[in-house]
Amino acid sequence: MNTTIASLATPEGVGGLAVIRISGPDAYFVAQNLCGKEKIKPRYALYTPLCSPVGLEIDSGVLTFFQAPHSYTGEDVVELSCHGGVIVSTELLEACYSFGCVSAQPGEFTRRAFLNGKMDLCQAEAVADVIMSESSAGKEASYKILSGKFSTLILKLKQSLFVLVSTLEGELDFTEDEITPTPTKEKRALVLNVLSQTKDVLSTYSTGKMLQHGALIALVGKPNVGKSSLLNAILSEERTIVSETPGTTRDAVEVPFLINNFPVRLVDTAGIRRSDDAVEGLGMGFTRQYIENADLVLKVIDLSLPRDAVEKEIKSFNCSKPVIYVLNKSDLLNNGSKKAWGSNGPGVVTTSALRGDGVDDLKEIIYNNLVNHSSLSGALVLTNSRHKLSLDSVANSLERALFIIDSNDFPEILSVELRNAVSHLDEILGLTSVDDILDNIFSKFCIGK
Ligand SMILES: Nc1nc2c(ncn2[C@@H]2O[C@H](COP(=O)(O)OP(=O)(O)OP(=O)(O)O)[C@@H](O)[C@H]2O)c(=O)[nH]1
Ligand SMILES: [Mg+2]
Repeated sequence: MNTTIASLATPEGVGGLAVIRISGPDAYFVAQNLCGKEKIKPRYALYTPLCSPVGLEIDSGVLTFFQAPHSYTGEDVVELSCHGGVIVSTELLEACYSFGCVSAQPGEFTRRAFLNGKMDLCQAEAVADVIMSESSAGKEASYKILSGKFSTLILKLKQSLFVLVSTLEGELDFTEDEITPTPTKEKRALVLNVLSQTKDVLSTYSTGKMLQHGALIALVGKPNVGKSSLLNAILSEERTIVSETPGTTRDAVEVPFLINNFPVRLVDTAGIRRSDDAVEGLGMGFTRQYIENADLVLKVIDLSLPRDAVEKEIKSFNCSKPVIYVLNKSDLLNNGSKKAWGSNGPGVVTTSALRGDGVDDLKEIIYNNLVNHSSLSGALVLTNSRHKLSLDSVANSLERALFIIDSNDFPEILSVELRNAVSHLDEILGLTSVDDILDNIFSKFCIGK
């Protein structure tokens, strides 16, 4: 990291302010040249003219110098807060390049922060996740990782295993006459404890994945039951075409939305029926695919049908995914029939997409169905697939370690399994990462971060 990098840290375009960030061994020199001052006090907001190499005043702005290692990257860092818009920041960046900076790659500031030990790899990944989050719930989950709570847990698990491995490996050099080996019960309890904490975190991944990408909710059912109307009612906007002609929706329409701040992707699908129409057939193929990928299926049924027909449709719907049965068109029932459908039990809700009745209840039921409340009540939520893969490997190694402990055999192999688990925990923190893994992670960042 001999180079000094510079880039715009704020989005390009028109705005009140723009921030340029400079990091590397020549950052201080570049700052001296930009502001024409010999000495710049660290962590001091210096309001100053900012000039080009030929002494032309480009702008006046605030220059802040963060002396290594007390900076985001751990190197000398300078931040220039200047007027927004494309021209000022472009001219200032060109001045930085003339004074020896090179343009930063995506994520290069955070990569340097990681390489200089300012944060571990899972915290660095969480920086991008916080920036990219599309819901406060998603941001909260990523922020917990960024603030180090996840790293602390991983370090704690690693520490427990490490103590056991060291003890067991020490015992390998002695006979049972020379020392008292760690009792099986003790080994078992320790490994079981780490395994159960690992599994607890892993169990939050289904919620975490939905927080990152939005839970996929497919509205499915026969033609004309009111799927598109229901989507519009949930969104409170006319997003998809509604008509009395069965087979109106041909293509799946996917719409991102927040329910109680939880990100979802609602998909209106083509109604399933027997049809010779080739295009409608293709649409139904998409519907089946969406059901396969869905986190939750809303099976919409026309409640104005005879009661036994409605009940038969509920019973005959075969789906491996969690399902909410939405009995729509409740406005067409008389009060007596409405009462009869009054308490439908969990997973069944009556609505009138036309009038909006029951739509808020439906949203609440969707939310409760998707969200594992313990995952969102202050606990850590696993959101990153790389961390999930490593924790899966930790759990597998620990399962094998338990088996070895129970069979009371092969102490050397036990130590290998425990060391494997430790190295998978290290992967999460980035202690054993190779360059191509880092390239992959940081290439997804924006420039300037
Ligand atoms: N009375 C009543 N009519 C409704 C309700 N919901 C939808 N409709 C009507 O039912 C017809 C079909 O509605 P859509 O929302 O297009 O139904 P769909 O399930 O998307 O139909 P396809 O796209 O053809 O599969 C339209 O005439 C809607 O106005 C409701 O709650 N009550
Ligand atoms: Mg439709």
